[in-house]
Amino acid sequence: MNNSYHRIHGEVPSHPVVWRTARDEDSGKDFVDIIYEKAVGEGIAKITINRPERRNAFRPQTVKEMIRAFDDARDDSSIGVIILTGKGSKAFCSGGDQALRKADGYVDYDNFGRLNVLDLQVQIRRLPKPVIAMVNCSLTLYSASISCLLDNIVVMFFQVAGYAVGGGHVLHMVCDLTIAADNAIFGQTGPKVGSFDAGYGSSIMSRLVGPKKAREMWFMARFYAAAEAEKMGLVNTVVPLENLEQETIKWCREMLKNSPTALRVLKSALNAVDDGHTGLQQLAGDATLIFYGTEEGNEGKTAFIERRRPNFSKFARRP
Ligand code: S0N
Repeated sequence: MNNSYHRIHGEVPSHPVVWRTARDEDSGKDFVDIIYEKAVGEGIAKITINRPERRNAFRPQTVKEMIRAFDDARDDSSIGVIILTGKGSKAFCSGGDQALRKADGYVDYDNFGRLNVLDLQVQIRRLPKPVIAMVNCSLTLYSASISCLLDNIVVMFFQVAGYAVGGGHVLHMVCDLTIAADNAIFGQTGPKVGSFDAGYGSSIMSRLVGPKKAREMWFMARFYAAAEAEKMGLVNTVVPLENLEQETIKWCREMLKNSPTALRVLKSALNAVDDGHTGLQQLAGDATLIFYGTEEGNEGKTAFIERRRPNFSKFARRP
Protein backbone atom coordinates (compact mmCIF):
# COMPACT_ATOMS: atom_id res chain seq x y z
CA MET A 1 0.00 0.00 0.00
CA ASN A 2 1.40 3.41 -0.89
CA ASN A 3 2.10 6.22 1.57
CA SER A 4 -0.64 8.59 0.48
CA TYR A 5 -3.24 5.89 1.18
CA HIS A 6 -1.97 5.65 4.75
CA ARG A 7 -1.78 9.44 5.10
CA ILE A 8 -5.47 9.72 4.25
CA HIS A 9 -6.80 6.61 5.93
CA GLY A 10 -4.33 5.84 8.68
CA GLU A 11 -3.53 2.38 9.98
CA VAL A 12 -6.34 0.03 10.97
CA PRO A 13 -5.76 -0.71 14.66
CA SER A 14 -5.15 -4.34 15.58
CA HIS A 15 -5.71 -4.37 19.35
CA PRO A 16 -8.07 -7.07 20.68
CA VAL A 17 -11.76 -6.35 21.10
CA VAL A 18 -13.50 -6.37 24.48
CA TRP A 19 -17.04 -7.74 24.12
CA ARG A 20 -19.84 -6.72 26.47
CA THR A 21 -22.96 -8.89 26.48
CA ALA A 22 -26.17 -7.00 25.79
CA ARG A 23 -29.54 -8.06 27.14
CA ASP A 24 -32.85 -8.42 25.38
CA GLU A 25 -34.25 -4.90 25.84
CA ASP A 26 -37.76 -6.14 25.00
CA SER A 27 -38.02 -8.69 27.78
CA GLY A 28 -35.38 -7.24 30.10
CA LYS A 29 -33.93 -10.75 30.30
CA ASP A 30 -30.96 -12.46 28.73
CA PHE A 31 -31.36 -13.87 25.24
CA VAL A 32 -31.76 -17.65 25.14
CA ASP A 33 -31.07 -18.75 21.57
CA ILE A 34 -28.54 -16.08 20.69
CA ILE A 35 -25.69 -14.16 22.26
CA TYR A 36 -25.78 -10.44 21.58
CA GLU A 37 -22.61 -8.46 22.23
CA LYS A 38 -21.20 -5.02 21.59
CA ALA A 39 -17.49 -4.28 21.34
CA VAL A 40 -16.59 -1.68 23.93
CA GLY A 41 -15.80 1.66 22.25
CA GLU A 42 -15.71 0.17 18.75
CA GLY A 43 -19.07 0.61 16.99
CA ILE A 44 -19.33 -3.15 16.36
CA ALA A 45 -22.19 -5.43 17.42
CA LYS A 46 -22.06 -9.23 17.21
CA ILE A 47 -25.01 -11.62 17.06
CA THR A 48 -24.15 -15.28 17.64
CA ILE A 49 -26.68 -18.05 17.04
CA ASN A 50 -26.36 -20.15 20.18
CA ARG A 51 -27.77 -23.62 19.43
CA PRO A 52 -24.53 -25.51 18.76
CA GLU A 53 -26.10 -28.86 19.70
CA ARG A 54 -28.37 -28.39 16.65
CA ARG A 55 -25.58 -27.05 14.45
CA ASN A 56 -27.11 -23.63 15.12
CA ALA A 57 -30.36 -24.51 13.36
CA PHE A 58 -32.92 -21.80 14.03
CA ARG A 59 -36.38 -22.17 15.48
CA PRO A 60 -38.97 -19.34 15.53
CA GLN A 61 -37.67 -18.20 18.93
CA THR A 62 -34.10 -17.93 17.57
CA VAL A 63 -35.29 -15.80 14.70
CA LYS A 64 -37.40 -13.56 16.96
CA GLU A 65 -34.37 -12.94 19.15
CA MET A 66 -32.15 -12.19 16.15
CA ILE A 67 -34.75 -9.72 14.86
CA ARG A 68 -34.78 -7.93 18.23
CA ALA A 69 -30.97 -7.80 18.38
CA PHE A 70 -30.66 -6.51 14.81
CA ASP A 71 -33.33 -3.91 15.66
CA ASP A 72 -31.31 -2.80 18.66
CA ALA A 73 -28.12 -2.59 16.60
CA ARG A 74 -29.93 -0.55 13.98
CA ASP A 75 -31.31 1.87 16.57
CA ASP A 76 -28.06 2.21 18.49
CA SER A 77 -26.29 5.14 16.86
CA SER A 78 -22.97 4.06 18.37
CA ILE A 79 -23.10 0.89 16.24
CA GLY A 80 -21.85 1.08 12.66
CA VAL A 81 -21.28 -2.58 11.67
CA ILE A 82 -22.92 -5.85 12.74
CA ILE A 83 -21.36 -9.31 12.68
CA LEU A 84 -23.53 -12.44 12.41
CA THR A 85 -21.99 -15.75 13.42
CA GLY A 86 -22.69 -19.11 15.02
CA LYS A 87 -21.62 -20.54 18.35
CA GLY A 88 -19.25 -23.43 18.73
CA SER A 89 -17.03 -25.52 16.60
CA LYS A 90 -19.25 -27.07 13.99
CA ALA A 91 -21.51 -24.59 12.27
CA PHE A 92 -22.37 -21.06 11.33
CA CYS A 93 -26.00 -22.13 10.87
CA SER A 94 -27.67 -25.26 9.49
CA GLY A 95 -30.97 -23.61 8.57
CA GLY A 96 -34.44 -24.22 9.92
CA ASP A 97 -34.77 -26.72 12.78
CA GLN A 98 -36.15 -29.71 10.90
CA ALA A 99 -37.44 -31.35 14.07
CA LEU A 100 -39.84 -28.43 14.47
CA ARG A 101 -40.99 -28.24 10.87
CA LYS A 102 -44.72 -28.88 10.55
CA ALA A 103 -47.25 -28.50 7.76
CA ASP A 104 -47.55 -24.75 8.34
CA GLY A 105 -43.91 -23.85 9.00
CA TYR A 106 -41.65 -24.06 12.04
CA VAL A 107 -43.42 -24.47 15.37
CA ASP A 108 -42.11 -23.89 18.87
CA TYR A 109 -43.79 -22.41 21.93
CA ASP A 110 -47.19 -21.26 20.73
CA ASN A 111 -47.99 -24.05 18.28
CA PHE A 112 -48.30 -21.73 15.29
CA GLY A 113 -46.22 -22.51 12.23
CA ARG A 114 -43.93 -19.73 11.09
CA LEU A 115 -41.37 -18.96 8.42
CA ASN A 116 -40.20 -15.87 10.22
CA VAL A 117 -36.65 -16.22 8.92
CA LEU A 118 -37.99 -14.51 5.81
CA ASP A 119 -38.67 -11.39 7.94
CA LEU A 120 -35.11 -11.59 9.23
CA GLN A 121 -33.73 -11.79 5.69
CA VAL A 122 -35.64 -8.65 4.72
CA GLN A 123 -34.48 -6.91 7.89
CA ILE A 124 -30.80 -7.63 7.17
CA ARG A 125 -31.20 -6.57 3.56
CA ARG A 126 -32.78 -3.24 4.55
CA LEU A 127 -30.70 -2.50 7.61
CA PRO A 128 -28.80 0.70 6.79
CA LYS A 129 -25.50 -0.53 8.23
CA PRO A 130 -23.16 -3.20 6.87
CA VAL A 131 -23.79 -6.73 8.15
CA ILE A 132 -20.90 -9.22 7.94
CA ALA A 133 -21.39 -12.98 8.10
CA MET A 134 -18.45 -14.52 9.93
CA VAL A 135 -18.61 -18.16 8.91
CA ASN A 136 -16.92 -20.03 11.66
CA CYS A 137 -15.64 -23.50 12.11
CA SER A 138 -13.09 -25.11 14.29
CA LEU A 139 -10.86 -28.05 14.64
CA THR A 140 -12.00 -31.48 15.71
CA LEU A 141 -9.17 -33.75 16.64
CA TYR A 142 -9.47 -37.35 15.60
CA SER A 143 -6.87 -39.94 16.33
CA ALA A 144 -6.15 -43.40 15.04
CA SER A 145 -3.52 -45.94 15.98
CA ILE A 146 -1.48 -47.76 13.42
CA SER A 147 0.51 -50.75 14.61
CA CYS A 148 3.91 -51.20 13.17
CA LEU A 149 6.72 -53.54 13.98
CA LEU A 150 8.53 -51.21 16.31
CA ASP A 151 5.91 -49.22 17.94
CA ASN A 152 2.40 -47.89 17.88
CA ILE A 153 2.40 -44.78 15.81
CA VAL A 154 -0.45 -42.48 16.65
CA VAL A 155 -1.71 -40.71 13.61
CA MET A 156 -3.63 -37.58 14.30
CA PHE A 157 -5.58 -35.63 11.79
CA PHE A 158 -7.92 -32.74 11.90
CA GLN A 159 -11.36 -32.71 10.47
CA VAL A 160 -12.66 -29.24 10.09
CA ALA A 161 -16.18 -28.27 9.18
CA GLY A 162 -18.15 -25.13 9.83
CA TYR A 163 -21.40 -25.47 7.98
CA ALA A 164 -23.38 -22.65 6.44
CA VAL A 165 -26.07 -24.77 4.87
CA GLY A 166 -29.78 -24.64 4.04
CA GLY A 167 -31.44 -21.55 5.48
CA GLY A 168 -28.09 -20.84 7.18
CA HIS A 169 -26.48 -20.53 3.79
CA VAL A 170 -29.20 -18.11 2.73
CA LEU A 171 -28.54 -16.01 5.83
CA HIS A 172 -24.87 -15.56 4.93
CA MET A 173 -25.82 -14.68 1.35
CA VAL A 174 -28.22 -12.01 2.57
CA CYS A 175 -25.46 -10.39 4.63
CA ASP A 176 -23.46 -7.67 2.89
CA LEU A 177 -20.10 -9.39 3.26
CA THR A 178 -18.95 -12.88 4.19
CA ILE A 179 -15.64 -13.74 5.80
CA ALA A 180 -15.06 -17.47 6.05
CA ALA A 181 -12.70 -19.70 7.94
CA ASP A 182 -10.61 -21.75 5.55
CA ASN A 183 -12.46 -24.98 6.18
CA ALA A 184 -16.01 -23.67 6.27
CA ILE A 185 -18.51 -25.50 4.10
CA PHE A 186 -21.32 -23.97 2.09
CA GLY A 187 -24.39 -25.31 0.36
CA GLN A 188 -28.12 -25.72 0.04
CA THR A 189 -29.87 -28.87 1.22
CA GLY A 190 -33.49 -28.01 0.40
CA PRO A 191 -34.15 -30.51 -2.39
CA LYS A 192 -32.73 -33.26 -0.15
CA VAL A 193 -34.91 -32.43 2.86
CA GLY A 194 -38.05 -31.32 1.06
CA SER A 195 -37.73 -27.56 1.25
CA PHE A 196 -36.56 -24.64 -0.83
CA ASP A 197 -36.06 -20.91 -0.57
CA ALA A 198 -37.38 -19.52 -3.83
CA GLY A 199 -37.07 -15.94 -2.57
CA TYR A 200 -33.79 -14.24 -1.69
CA GLY A 201 -32.24 -17.69 -1.35
CA SER A 202 -32.54 -18.11 -5.11
CA SER A 203 -32.37 -14.58 -6.50
CA ILE A 204 -29.44 -13.33 -4.45
CA MET A 205 -27.55 -16.55 -5.08
CA SER A 206 -28.05 -16.15 -8.80
CA ARG A 207 -26.64 -12.62 -8.59
CA LEU A 208 -23.67 -13.79 -6.56
CA VAL A 209 -22.58 -16.88 -8.44
CA GLY A 210 -24.43 -16.53 -11.76
CA PRO A 211 -27.53 -18.37 -12.95
CA LYS A 212 -25.85 -21.61 -14.04
CA LYS A 213 -23.92 -22.10 -10.82
CA ALA A 214 -27.02 -21.18 -8.79
CA ARG A 215 -28.95 -23.91 -10.55
CA GLU A 216 -26.14 -26.34 -9.79
CA MET A 217 -26.14 -25.34 -6.10
CA TRP A 218 -29.88 -25.78 -5.75
CA PHE A 219 -30.54 -28.71 -8.10
CA MET A 220 -27.63 -30.84 -6.92
CA ALA A 221 -27.58 -29.68 -3.27
CA ARG A 222 -23.81 -30.22 -3.12
CA PHE A 223 -21.53 -28.81 -0.46
CA TYR A 224 -18.62 -26.51 -1.39
CA ALA A 225 -15.38 -25.87 0.46
CA ALA A 226 -14.45 -22.32 1.41
CA ALA A 227 -11.86 -21.96 -1.35
CA GLU A 228 -14.42 -23.00 -3.94
CA ALA A 229 -16.98 -20.63 -2.42
CA GLU A 230 -14.49 -17.79 -2.73
CA LYS A 231 -13.81 -18.66 -6.37
CA MET A 232 -17.56 -18.66 -7.03
CA GLY A 233 -17.99 -15.18 -5.52
CA LEU A 234 -20.04 -16.48 -2.59
CA VAL A 235 -17.65 -15.09 0.03
CA ASN A 236 -15.36 -12.07 0.18
CA THR A 237 -12.33 -13.69 1.70
CA VAL A 238 -11.15 -16.88 3.33
CA VAL A 239 -8.76 -16.79 6.25
CA PRO A 240 -7.22 -19.36 8.59
CA LEU A 241 -9.61 -20.17 11.42
CA GLU A 242 -7.34 -18.71 14.07
CA ASN A 243 -7.46 -15.33 12.30
CA LEU A 244 -11.18 -15.33 11.57
CA GLU A 245 -12.46 -12.94 14.22
CA GLN A 246 -9.35 -10.77 14.04
CA GLU A 247 -9.75 -10.40 10.28
CA THR A 248 -13.49 -9.73 10.60
CA ILE A 249 -12.83 -7.01 13.18
CA LYS A 250 -10.21 -5.53 10.85
CA TRP A 251 -12.80 -5.29 8.07
CA CYS A 252 -15.27 -3.72 10.52
CA ARG A 253 -12.72 -1.15 11.69
CA GLU A 254 -11.80 -0.29 8.12
CA MET A 255 -15.45 0.32 7.22
CA LEU A 256 -16.02 2.28 10.42
CA LYS A 257 -13.38 4.77 9.29
CA ASN A 258 -15.54 5.60 6.27
CA SER A 259 -18.58 7.85 5.95
CA PRO A 260 -21.64 6.14 7.49
CA THR A 261 -23.96 7.98 5.13
CA ALA A 262 -21.93 6.86 2.11
CA LEU A 263 -22.11 3.24 3.31
CA ARG A 264 -25.82 3.56 4.00
CA VAL A 265 -26.66 4.97 0.56
CA LEU A 266 -24.34 2.51 -1.20
CA LYS A 267 -25.98 -0.45 0.54
CA SER A 268 -29.44 0.62 -0.52
CA ALA A 269 -28.21 1.51 -4.02
CA LEU A 270 -26.55 -1.88 -4.46
CA ASN A 271 -29.82 -3.59 -3.51
CA ALA A 272 -32.28 -1.20 -5.19
CA VAL A 273 -32.71 -2.78 -8.61
CA ASP A 274 -33.08 -6.30 -7.26
CA ASP A 275 -35.43 -5.29 -4.48
CA GLY A 276 -37.90 -3.51 -6.76
CA HIS A 277 -40.26 -1.04 -5.09
CA THR A 278 -38.96 -1.78 -1.60
CA GLY A 279 -35.39 -1.30 -2.80
CA LEU A 280 -36.33 1.99 -4.38
CA GLN A 281 -38.16 3.04 -1.23
CA GLN A 282 -35.07 2.40 0.88
CA LEU A 283 -32.83 4.39 -1.46
CA ALA A 284 -35.44 7.14 -1.77
CA GLY A 285 -35.73 7.27 2.02
CA ASP A 286 -32.00 7.87 2.20
CA ALA A 287 -32.37 10.73 -0.28
CA THR A 288 -35.11 12.28 1.90
CA LEU A 289 -32.96 11.86 4.99
CA ILE A 290 -30.11 13.74 3.32
CA PHE A 291 -32.47 16.40 1.89
CA TYR A 292 -33.78 17.16 5.41
CA GLY A 293 -30.25 18.23 6.30
CA THR A 294 -30.05 20.85 3.54
CA GLU A 295 -30.93 24.54 3.76
CA GLU A 296 -33.35 24.06 0.88
CA GLY A 297 -35.19 21.25 2.64
CA ASN A 298 -35.22 23.21 5.84
CA GLU A 299 -36.68 26.31 4.16
CA GLY A 300 -39.99 24.55 3.45
CA LYS A 301 -40.42 23.37 7.04
CA THR A 302 -39.31 26.71 8.55
CA ALA A 303 -41.70 28.66 6.33
CA PHE A 304 -44.58 26.43 7.45
CA ILE A 305 -43.71 26.87 11.13
CA GLU A 306 -43.29 30.66 10.65
CA ARG A 307 -46.56 30.86 8.69
CA ARG A 308 -44.95 32.47 5.64
CA ARG A 309 -44.49 31.49 2.01
CA PRO A 310 -41.35 29.41 1.44
CA ASN A 311 -38.66 31.17 -0.59
CA PHE A 312 -37.03 28.54 -2.81
CA SER A 313 -35.85 31.15 -5.34
CA LYS A 314 -32.45 31.42 -3.73
CA PHE A 315 -31.62 27.76 -4.36
CA ALA A 316 -29.69 26.81 -7.46
CA ARG A 317 -31.37 24.78 -10.19
CA ARG A 318 -28.24 22.77 -10.82
CA PRO A 319 -27.39 21.31 -14.20
C1 S0N B 1 -25.19 -29.36 9.07
C2 S0N B 1 -24.84 -30.82 8.83
C3 S0N B 1 -24.21 -30.99 7.43
C4 S0N B 1 -23.83 -31.23 9.91
O1 S0N B 1 -23.53 -32.59 9.79
P1 S0N B 1 -22.78 -33.33 11.03
O2 S0N B 1 -21.63 -32.50 11.49
O3 S0N B 1 -22.50 -34.72 10.57
O4 S0N B 1 -23.83 -33.31 12.25
P2 S0N B 1 -25.20 -34.11 12.44
O5 S0N B 1 -24.93 -35.34 13.19
O6 S0N B 1 -25.92 -34.25 11.16
O7 S0N B 1 -26.00 -33.08 13.35
C5 S0N B 1 -25.70 -32.92 14.71
C6 S0N B 1 -26.95 -32.69 15.48
O8 S0N B 1 -27.54 -31.49 14.99
C7 S0N B 1 -28.85 -31.76 14.52
N1 S0N B 1 -29.13 -30.87 13.39
C8 S0N B 1 -28.29 -30.47 12.43
N2 S0N B 1 -28.92 -29.68 11.57
C9 S0N B 1 -30.18 -29.57 11.98
C10 S0N B 1 -31.31 -28.87 11.51
N3 S0N B 1 -31.27 -28.09 10.40
N4 S0N B 1 -32.46 -29.01 12.19
C11 S0N B 1 -32.53 -29.76 13.31
N5 S0N B 1 -31.49 -30.43 13.80
C12 S0N B 1 -30.32 -30.32 13.15
C13 S0N B 1 -28.82 -33.21 14.11
O9 S0N B 1 -30.11 -33.75 14.08
C14 S0N B 1 -27.96 -33.78 15.20
O10 S0N B 1 -28.74 -33.95 16.36
P3 S0N B 1 -28.56 -35.25 17.32
O11 S0N B 1 -27.15 -35.19 17.78
O12 S0N B 1 -29.55 -35.03 18.41
O13 S0N B 1 -28.85 -36.42 16.44
C15 S0N B 1 -26.08 -31.75 8.93
O14 S0N B 1 -26.49 -31.76 10.26
C16 S0N B 1 -27.19 -31.32 8.06
O15 S0N B 1 -27.21 -31.59 6.87
N6 S0N B 1 -28.21 -30.70 8.67
C17 S0N B 1 -29.48 -30.38 8.05
C18 S0N B 1 -29.36 -29.16 7.15
C19 S0N B 1 -30.69 -28.84 6.55
O16 S0N B 1 -31.20 -29.60 5.76
N7 S0N B 1 -31.30 -27.71 6.95
C20 S0N B 1 -32.62 -27.31 6.59
C21 S0N B 1 -32.72 -26.74 5.17
N8 S0N B 1 -33.92 -25.96 5.00
C22 S0N B 1 -33.99 -24.78 5.56
O17 S0N B 1 -33.12 -24.30 6.23
C23 S0N B 1 -35.24 -24.06 5.26
C24 S0N B 1 -35.18 -22.65 5.78
C25 S0N B 1 -36.46 -21.95 5.83
O18 S0N B 1 -36.83 -21.62 6.94
C26 S0N B 1 -37.19 -21.61 4.63
C27 S0N B 1 -36.96 -20.37 4.12
C28 S0N B 1 -37.61 -19.95 2.97
C29 S0N B 1 -38.53 -20.80 2.36
C30 S0N B 1 -38.77 -22.07 2.86
C31 S0N B 1 -38.12 -22.50 4.02
C32 S0N B 1 -38.47 -23.85 4.54
O19 S0N B 1 -38.35 -24.11 5.70
O20 S0N B 1 -38.89 -24.69 3.79
